[in-house]
Amino acid sequence: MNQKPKIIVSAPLPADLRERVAAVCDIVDVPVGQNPADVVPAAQRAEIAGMVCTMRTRVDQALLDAFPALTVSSNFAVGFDNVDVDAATRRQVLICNTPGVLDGAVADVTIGLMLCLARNLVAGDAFVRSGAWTKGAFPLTTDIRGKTLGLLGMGRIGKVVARTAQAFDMKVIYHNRREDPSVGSLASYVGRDELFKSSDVLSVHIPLSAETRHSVGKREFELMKRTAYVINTARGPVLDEAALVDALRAGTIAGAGLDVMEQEPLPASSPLCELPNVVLQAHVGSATHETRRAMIDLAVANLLDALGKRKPQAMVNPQVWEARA
Ligand code: 8YV
Repeated sequence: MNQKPKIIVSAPLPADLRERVAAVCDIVDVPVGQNPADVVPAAQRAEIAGMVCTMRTRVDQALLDAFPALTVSSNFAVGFDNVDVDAATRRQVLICNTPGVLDGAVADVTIGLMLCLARNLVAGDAFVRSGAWTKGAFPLTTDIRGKTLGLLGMGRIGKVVARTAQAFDMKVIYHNRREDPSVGSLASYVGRDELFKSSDVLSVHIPLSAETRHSVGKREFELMKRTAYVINTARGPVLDEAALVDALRAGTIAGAGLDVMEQEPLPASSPLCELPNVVLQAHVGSATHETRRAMIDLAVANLLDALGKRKPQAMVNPQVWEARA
């Protein structure tokens, strides 16, 4: 009799890891981004005990209903806005994620976007390639040294950004729902409006939720300096993108660096693609070989631990685990 638990894998699994997982689980592959309920035959659905998936899988009530034996869903991501956590918790489905291992990589893209904006590096590359340099010098740009970096959200990633910004001699301020005593001398706590008013560069590091959706919009852009840049490496919908485009067109703020957008992948027809004061990346904050490997290792470890009744390292709804204990 086959004792192995059946699991859905809807995330890129390196061959060596797949071999290790296959030794203890029966794998049912679901292409990334496809609804598992559309792929797994009805007869098999009631046997699925676990899942590892990307943020492109919606773990909602409909999915939970389609897989009644599911006990754990492990996100190959730190964010979990693809999951209806309340519905999962009601059904006692443990949700896991990958905090910590991607902080440095996401912070690096944040700093990279900041440098691209202030020093106009992307346009500078085009300037040299086109031969324009032979006709005159590239326009002067702006220092980040001595400027104020404002962090909306001071979690794990925000703290690495703050530490890195200190090496650039920046003054760092932050706003969280509450002041965080562990921040110490890394950054000064300010009120929310003060954050927008005082920042030369404003970087978003809060998760997407019903409360944070479009929480940075027209009002916030109008509080900002006309010379300020906004950076988003968190989740696109935290910014009101239409208001951002208006602010960038009107010169309400100087520019934006975006690794995430409301619609991903971003179509070339997006007004963002026409704006010269925007630097865009394809949601690549965590997209390095090393970081993605660490993420999938953690996501799989979380899944196997939960199935093996060992406490997973990273749980979004630990109350489900505690109730089982
Ligand atoms: C993506 C991310 O999830 O971890 C997160 O929350 O946004 C990214 O790392 C990545 O595409 C992996 O699925």
